[in-house]
Amino acid sequence: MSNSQEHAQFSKDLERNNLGPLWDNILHMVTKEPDHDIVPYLWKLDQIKEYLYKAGDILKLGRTSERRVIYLQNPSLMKKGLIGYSTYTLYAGIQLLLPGEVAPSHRHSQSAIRFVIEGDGAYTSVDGEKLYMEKGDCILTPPFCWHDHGHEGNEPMIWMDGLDVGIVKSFAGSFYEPYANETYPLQRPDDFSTKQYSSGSFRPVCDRGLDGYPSPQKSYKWNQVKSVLEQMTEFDPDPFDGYAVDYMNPVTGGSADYRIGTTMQKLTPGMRTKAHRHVHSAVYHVMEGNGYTVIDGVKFEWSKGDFFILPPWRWHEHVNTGDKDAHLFSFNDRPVLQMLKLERNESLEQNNGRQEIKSTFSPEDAA
Ligand code: GTQ
Repeated sequence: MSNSQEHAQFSKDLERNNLGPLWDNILHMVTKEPDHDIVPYLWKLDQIKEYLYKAGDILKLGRTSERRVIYLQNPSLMKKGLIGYSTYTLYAGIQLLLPGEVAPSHRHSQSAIRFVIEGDGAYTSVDGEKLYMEKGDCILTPPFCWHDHGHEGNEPMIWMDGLDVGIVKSFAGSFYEPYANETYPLQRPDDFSTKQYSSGSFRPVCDRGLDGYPSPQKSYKWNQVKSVLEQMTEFDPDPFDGYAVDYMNPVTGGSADYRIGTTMQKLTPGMRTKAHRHVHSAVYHVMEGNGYTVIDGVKFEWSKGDFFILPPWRWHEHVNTGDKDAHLFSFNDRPVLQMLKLERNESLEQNNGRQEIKSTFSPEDAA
């Protein structure tokens, strides 16, 4: 028997006993750099809305279908059977709630954030506090808080949900529980915490004893983040992100949600950021504006309403090609990577931080 035959036979023997030879496979586990097959991808809001309205016609909300949501499925992860994965860690869904509807109360160990896209008069009730949702607001549903959504207005309401589905799944930490009734009993006045915290500078004395988990502030209003970004425009932007802020837990100063990072960035007309890459992945929503993002040499052209995926460790830079400010909201897995000491950043040195554009994304060519 030749030496290589002997090795092959030996590996087979191991495999039969559910054992493996590290000397053949170490590079599968310990890669030099992040190695993954998550593709970047972009979706148009109008296409998703068309499907959502159809779902509005055919799907009645109730205990057997609690939420009317169409999720952003990464095509490369679907091939691996990872249902509902935008990246290995993050899930993104677009939710429609019609006037008068209630999406019944439940709770789960996934963290959720919501970003309001259009409509008025709906609320998310979190542990019995109604948080009214206006366009551009970001709302938290921390792990295992009871939450239901209701709609008191008269136009369809659409928002984006961001959950840490992949993170929770990889630790097999998922628990889910429906509430016995459609809605959880109200515990506090409407928007109680929002009104006390939304200055961003003060906190109520009755919360002096809180340890900061979860964030006592659950709703972050668009007009607040907008006005901070407006004030920042007086100064130099961040070279990689433009004028950008992370939503903050007012007690800890850390990420608003403990596990899901949330960021709003403003790109002024003509602004072009420099390329960098980081381990954290993100899902973006274009709140307003026109432009493109270059991801590893591929141009992703976006306009108001679009959603796109930024995979881990991919070079990216943003360009505002419009004549108005562009606002990009995104959520990410950065807080978890930081807790695990896995986050890293690198900036592109060549060509003054600008990537060469090799192609333009179209959904037909992708994956
Ligand atoms: O609204 O509670 O998109 O539980 C996915 C899971 C939304 C929600 C989603 C959920 C929700």
